[in-house]
Amino acid sequence: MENQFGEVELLRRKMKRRLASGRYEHSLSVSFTCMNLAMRYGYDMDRAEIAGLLHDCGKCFPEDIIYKKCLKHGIEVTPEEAKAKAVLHAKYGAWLAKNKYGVNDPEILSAIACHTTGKPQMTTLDKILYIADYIEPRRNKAQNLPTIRAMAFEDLDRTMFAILNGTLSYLEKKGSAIDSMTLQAHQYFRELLKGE
Ligand code: DGI
Ligand code: FE
Ligand code: FE
Repeated sequence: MENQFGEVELLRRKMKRRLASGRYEHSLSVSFTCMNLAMRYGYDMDRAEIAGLLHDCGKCFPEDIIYKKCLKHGIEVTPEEAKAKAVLHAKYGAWLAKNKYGVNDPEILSAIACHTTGKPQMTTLDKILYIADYIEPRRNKAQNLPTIRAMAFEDLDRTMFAILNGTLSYLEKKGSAIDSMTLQAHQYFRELLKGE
């Protein structure tokens, strides 16, 4: 892409108009973190930048409205997702990125769609985005962030597993409904890393 900045600038303006200011700041931060990880792992930085910038574009409404929007636009919602509505902004975001932000790159759309739950057999960009969302500099929730941040620049698969472990314990403690995609992702990385 010769003129990536022009495109990114337009996407940024649109995101800024549609999202709460904190969410927009987070989106910029994830975008830059994705680029840093792309540098480390030899992935295309332009794609990483756009995936990071747009990943939460679906988080522009409350969960119930996002659920209704999914039904309206024919986006498949599983019964589990209907119970764990926090995960739906990822699928809805991929739809918006394609239909309202004009993004057609399947690698970017895939990364946005799985950025909340993860999934088995994630691509490099899927992992970069999932991890960047968790470690971006403005995030400060998880206690183990310093360890995870260092690990992210060492090994993507081990970092995925560590984040999924933390997310599952957090959801269990809160008593939230767990989407089976989150469990499948966790199981996939556990098997992959067996024996390490
Ligand atoms: O959108 P962000 O806040 O930047 O981050 P995110 O898209 O990773 O969403 C984080 C939330 O998603 C976090 O509170 C945990 C939640 N989540 C992830 N997997 C599941 C889940 N929530 C439920 N209920 N069930 C899941 O399987
Ligand atoms: Fe998100
Ligand atoms: Fe996010």
